[in-house]
Amino acid sequence: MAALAPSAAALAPLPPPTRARHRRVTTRASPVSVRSTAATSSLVAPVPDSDFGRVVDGPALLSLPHAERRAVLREALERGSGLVLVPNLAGISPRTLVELSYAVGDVVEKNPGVAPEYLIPNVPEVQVIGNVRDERGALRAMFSRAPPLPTDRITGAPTLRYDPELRSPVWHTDQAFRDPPPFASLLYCVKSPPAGAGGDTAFADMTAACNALDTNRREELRKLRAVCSYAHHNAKVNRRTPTYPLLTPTQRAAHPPVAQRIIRADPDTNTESLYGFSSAVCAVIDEKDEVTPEDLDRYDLLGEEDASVRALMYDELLPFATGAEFTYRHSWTEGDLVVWDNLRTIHTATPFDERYDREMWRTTVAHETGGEAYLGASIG
Ligand SMILES: O=C(O)CCC(=O)C(=O)O
Ligand SMILES: [Fe+2]
Repeated sequence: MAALAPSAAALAPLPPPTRARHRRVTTRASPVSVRSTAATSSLVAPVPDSDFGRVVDGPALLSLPHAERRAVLREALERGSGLVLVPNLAGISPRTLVELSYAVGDVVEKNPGVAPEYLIPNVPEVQVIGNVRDERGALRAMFSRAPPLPTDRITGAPTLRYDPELRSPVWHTDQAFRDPPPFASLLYCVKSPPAGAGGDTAFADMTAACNALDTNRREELRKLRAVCSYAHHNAKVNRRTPTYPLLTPTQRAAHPPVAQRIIRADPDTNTESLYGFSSAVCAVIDEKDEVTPEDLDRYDLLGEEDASVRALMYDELLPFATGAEFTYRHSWTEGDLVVWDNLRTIHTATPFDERYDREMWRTTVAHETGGEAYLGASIG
């Protein structure tokens, strides 16, 4: 894995990600009054040679009052197409991570339904991800093993571009079965394997990918909807991992499927992003169509996926949208925080040498207009 770790210096330069420069875009307006000033803008630095992502120094951010933290983070998200890197925060407490999450948005989720052993005691907003164990040897983090990266057929090097045959890397947006889906997430590195031992997280810019599509194709995609179902998601994962919980009939009834636009428009800023790369998608349909109750039963109860999903999302769009010009790969250093907009970016974990500890703290910031809190065991 490439070492992209920021050093302890303020605004430590990050090595350039392998991607081409693309156009600047903007993101949704904040619901609260956020004024960027010359002082706040000066804290937002570009990722070298890229318009995807912005860097904000951690200690400088922490020194600001709440309103200014929000101005900085919102400006960085807007200018960075939904990706912000905040190095140099080693040693912060879970409560400080929650405070920083409130600087991103007004609603920080309390993770109902996540097993309590995967939450920080008394700080339910913070979910632990990784392979760390308690003194009795029980996992105290949500652990899921990422498959090996595919190999580029020409260079022979590992690649982040999605391979439909291997179904790897597991690029996704989080919780697409919610309406609206969560707005943003924060992922903070407490412990990571040493350089070269893996555990990177990669991000892809779905606004740039959408803008790069052929105009006619984009017009066609605007009419399509990805049907996202929570019950389908859990049923599909359960086929591979039988311990994974299925929804009860009551839970299923409380979470009907949501038809998400494949091209998601942000009315505040006039941007469009590709959306819907999620294992919750059970079918892709025309805007005028509906899924029949019989088909929905197959998707939700048996975990079957309509062939339209593979054809459009996995065979066509995802390999395109995860090309090097749209992606950034983050190699973690302890104290790094990454904030991403879940509606404008997708992300994937990568494998790591499990002899080393990996401990990440994660919070979820809900969309301002709501969206029901999630119940299940998944973060995906
Ligand atoms: O562990 C990682 O690198 C990413 C995990 C993830 O998908 C998430 O936190 O939503
Ligand atoms: Fe995720």
